[in-house]
Amino acid sequence: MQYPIPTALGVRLLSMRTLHGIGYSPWTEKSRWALDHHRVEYRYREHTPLIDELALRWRTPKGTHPSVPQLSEDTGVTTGSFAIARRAEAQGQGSPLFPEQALPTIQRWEAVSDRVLAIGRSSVVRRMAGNPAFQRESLPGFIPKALRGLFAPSAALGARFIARKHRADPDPEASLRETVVPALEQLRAELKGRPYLEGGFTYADITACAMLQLAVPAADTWLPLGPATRETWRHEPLVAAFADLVEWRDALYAKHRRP
Ligand SMILES: N[C@@H](CCC(=O)N[C@@H](CS)C(=O)NCC(=O)O)C(=O)O
Repeated sequence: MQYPIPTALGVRLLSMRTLHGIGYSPWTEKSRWALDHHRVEYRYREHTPLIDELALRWRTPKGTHPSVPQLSEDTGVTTGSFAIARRAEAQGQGSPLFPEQALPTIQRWEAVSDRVLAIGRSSVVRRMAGNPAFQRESLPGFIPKALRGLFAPSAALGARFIARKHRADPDPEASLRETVVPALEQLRAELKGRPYLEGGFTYADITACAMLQLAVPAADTWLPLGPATRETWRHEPLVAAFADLVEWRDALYAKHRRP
């Protein structure tokens, strides 16, 4: 749908492009980074698991697994952070995030990042179960402050729903040791202290640095999170083991992420 809005130069069409996502999800953050990098205009809508499942299914094209981030446009719906980032590149401005010569590196790190983030989701969903403060912060914005304590268990239900829907890892701590630690060691080895995985900033850096959220989320300037949500994501042993990579991620944000 396009709505005409008056501007100083006459009338321009306001695109109703909408990104549905979860504020604390690193997949959502990857898609927002690509859209913002390319200066693609969109409005953001927070997705609440379970409560918004019907609407999500209704929007999702047949044959696609319903998940967020999801970008709805006049021309259709794009599901998944990678597809959204490519769509941003096709429509937006600015330096390319997917230069031809970087595609093999981008695809390789996208696959690693997706595996690692799924372990992060399992780990956080599990920790959310015993954390009423995180549950309160995850409730939809329209629930008044005074009632959030009462509704907190519904967020826990949402977390259990996510665990079932995305087949949560039964032992995320073991997977952190077996999969996440080697992935981050590989990242360190490939970066060799350089600022980028390729010659310049590409989507390989965005998708690889999303994995650092399992150690500690990016600062509030870029990723505003409630204090309990931020604390739940923080994983002290990973922070201690990969402080250099956290520093690399923070430098990337400072240079390339529009607040
Ligand atoms: N490979 C997908 C993974 C997305 C994903 O797993 N999204 C989860 C994040 S927790 C989700 O949609 N959860 C909400 C739901 O299923 O209702 C991507 O890159 O976007």
